[in-house]
Amino acid sequence: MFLFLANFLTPEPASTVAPQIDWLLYFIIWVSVIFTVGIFVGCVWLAVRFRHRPGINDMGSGPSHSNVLEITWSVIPLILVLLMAIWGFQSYMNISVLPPAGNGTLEIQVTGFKWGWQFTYPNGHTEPQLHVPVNTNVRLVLTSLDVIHSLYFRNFRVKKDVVPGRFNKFWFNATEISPMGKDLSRKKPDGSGYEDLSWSEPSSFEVDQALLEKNDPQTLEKAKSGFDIFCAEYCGNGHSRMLSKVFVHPDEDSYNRWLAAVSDPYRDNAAAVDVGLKLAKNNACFTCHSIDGSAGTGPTWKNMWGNPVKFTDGTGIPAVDEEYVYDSILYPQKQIVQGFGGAMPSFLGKINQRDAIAIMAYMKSISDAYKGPKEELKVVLPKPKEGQSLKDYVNGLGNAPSTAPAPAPNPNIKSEAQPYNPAGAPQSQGQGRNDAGAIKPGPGQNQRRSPNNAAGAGEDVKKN
Ligand code: HEC
Ligand SMILES: [Cu+2]
Repeated sequence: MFLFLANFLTPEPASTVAPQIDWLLYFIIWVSVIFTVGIFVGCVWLAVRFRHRPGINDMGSGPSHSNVLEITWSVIPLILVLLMAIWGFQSYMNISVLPPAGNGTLEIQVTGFKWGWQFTYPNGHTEPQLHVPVNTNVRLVLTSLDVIHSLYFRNFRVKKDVVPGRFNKFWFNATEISPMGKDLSRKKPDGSGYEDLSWSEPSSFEVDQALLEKNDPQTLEKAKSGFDIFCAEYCGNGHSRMLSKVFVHPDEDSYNRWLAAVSDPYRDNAAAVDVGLKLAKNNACFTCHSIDGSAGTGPTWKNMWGNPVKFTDGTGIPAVDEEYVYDSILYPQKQIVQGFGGAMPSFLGKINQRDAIAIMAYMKSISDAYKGPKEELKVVLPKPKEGQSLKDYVNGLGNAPSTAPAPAPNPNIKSEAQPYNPAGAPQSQGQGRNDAGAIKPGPGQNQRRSPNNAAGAGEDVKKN
């Protein structure tokens, strides 16, 4: 009964600080209710009891002072107000003092903008929704791209301003698993591992829209399954659209599996060139390599593919090709480009054949010297086999059933929106692969290459 009013007012408490905040709120509400009712009833009673009656003009003078009364009505409110102040200050400190970083604490960057949220996870992946494991300290670092917003978790009872040019911090520790979190840990019916976690989540706003249009019950279920995130600082006419969800996973394992699934660059049959760009970003290649032609710590990637390179030892190669780039990534010290130091770290064990081919697709896309088919850059790259060499991997791409000339349309091109077929191979019209794994120009392609480039990317590999 005591809780009735407060439970009615607030959603399910789901963090370590939530019960504290709730009890304080209930306390203040009930003190207010009791005093309001008491004072109101007292007023009415006094007004009736001492109303003006005919014939009674002089009520006489009552007591002019009572120490007991004065002290009572000073001390009782003082105690109540002190309780609220101390209790409130404790809760405030609890929310404001962050748990130390590291030590099992998850740190997530939050960017507010007109009109939405972006959550950046420790591995650099970004999502418009927040995912966290249950019973884990989560530190949030908040900033805004435009105006002041406020990140508000109703169920966690925490809220913090998101201010442009500042990095506000706060934290929470979720104690309740959100409904979708329960769903995420669901084992497959045959017991072989877990359900696929790679679903892509629509934002709450999108879900609202979908509902308005189609009233799709499944989408509704999904939208209801996380805890709400609101913007609590009026920020413009799209303010009410700044809705998102926080999904609390049942354990760290489930959270990690989700993160791995969504941050897989090959997700959703992504085209090689897009995967390559993502991988290059994730592996910090761009801290040393520019794509605008300017030299950084390393040579620019602009127009690198297919053009000659000279090394510090006086040797060189006529054109940058697959073998050379793969070697440069795994063994950067083998050949040092003239004018540069040997500052590049080896990515041996971090970047596999598939990743390298994807990065190369990106390099090709920003080089005028690449005259190959544009389709080649958009293929969906299959997973490499255990211990496969680059040569075998590239050969595998060419040996697929579709080596027959000019099959159209290409089943692996993303824009065709066809399901990924691991057995099938990416395939470019009129193009075969030679034994060394280099791309060999197919019939009708020589004319499209300048003599300069034909010596490189198009011809047999001269090393290995
Ligand atoms: C710490 C800086 C640094 C990072 C990070 C770095 N590189 Fe390099 N890279 C260099 C330097 C310096 C050279 C030139 C010296 C050499 O050949 O090793 C180079 C050379 C290269 C070359 C040969 C370029 C040419 O013009 O011949 C390729 C290809 C390359 N890097 C790819 C990559 C890729 C892919 C990544 C990310 C996975 C990467 N690099 C990350 C510094 C870096
Ligand atoms: Cu806002």
